[in-house]
Amino acid sequence: MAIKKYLPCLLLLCVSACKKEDVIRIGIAGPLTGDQAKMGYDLINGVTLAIDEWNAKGGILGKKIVMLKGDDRRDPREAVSVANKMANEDVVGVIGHFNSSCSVPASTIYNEAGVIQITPASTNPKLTEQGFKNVFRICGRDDQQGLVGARFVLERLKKHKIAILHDKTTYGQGLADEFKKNVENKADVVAYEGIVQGENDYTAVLTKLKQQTPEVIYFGGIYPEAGLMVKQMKEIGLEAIFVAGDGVIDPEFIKIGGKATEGVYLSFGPSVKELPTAKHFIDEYTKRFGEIGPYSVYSYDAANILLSAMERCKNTERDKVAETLRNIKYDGAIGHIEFDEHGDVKVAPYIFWVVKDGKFVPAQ
Ligand code: ABU
Repeated sequence: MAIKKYLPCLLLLCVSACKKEDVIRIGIAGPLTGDQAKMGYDLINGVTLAIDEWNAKGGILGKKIVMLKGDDRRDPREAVSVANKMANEDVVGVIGHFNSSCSVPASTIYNEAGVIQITPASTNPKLTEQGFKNVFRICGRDDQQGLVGARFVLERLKKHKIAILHDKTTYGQGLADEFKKNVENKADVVAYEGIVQGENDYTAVLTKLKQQTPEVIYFGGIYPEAGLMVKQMKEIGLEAIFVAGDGVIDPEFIKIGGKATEGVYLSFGPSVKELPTAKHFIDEYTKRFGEIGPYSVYSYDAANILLSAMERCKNTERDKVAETLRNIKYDGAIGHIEFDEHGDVKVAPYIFWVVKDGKFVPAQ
């Protein structure tokens, strides 16, 4: 009688438990809606490709891999909520987030739960400087990127009258500050201003900068705002060279800014298109999803390195997989990957790109 009464609950528990045991869950988290949704879907596509390839080979430890998506809408509070859901859904690891302002607060939740976090795109140094043993980063860091940016402006462009703008985010302000640190004793920093993400009109701040007649405007921020800014710079007759970081290097920037993006300089990793190691990724990604986003290959490698660690340690327990990742030597589409003691990649080169004839081409 008692068994009959509780049978539906027992069945539900069994279905839920069986589901979790029969599959390996990995998460993908980033902005899936809003003005940065393009970046979120670049990450999803990279992870989807990696998972489908593993599943086609039979999965891992005889289990199919499934992906759970989390939309943080580039909002730090949403990122924390996504991280809590991921931890409760028994994911082994999460590929994400895109924004450093989301990755950093989410990392506290992942660390408490032991969930592995591998960001393909968050470049703020703080993420991997918290001493968390479960946090990894496939891309470079803004202390490297800010230094490369400063050298490029001072030594290559030979410009010494600089205005600095940032979007007040962890990434944008962090990168602007790294750049500032490396130019301020060698150049005249005529302005340092913050803007608000998501607005349509930046002419007030740009007009203020115009009065200082800067030769270069260095921007720490993302492509939606940068696209509008270069357009509005042209409209008000502000002639400075626009220089920015990896958050701006997306075809959407050129769509938003149009002809005003010509001659804009951006720091990012070297082109993967010429790398023999990336040929398979490029062919398969293009066939399935079309144009490759800047961080698609990083998310593909992030998912592959996480899944390879599970295969190598023959385990899906989070701490065992994290330990394997800390010592892994992995040859990915972007090249050889090993992590240092912080969880950063040991090698992450930056080069400068320029917009020429509506395309990003290496400037060096
Ligand atoms: N690294 C570019 C944009 C993502 C971020 O770090 O916020």
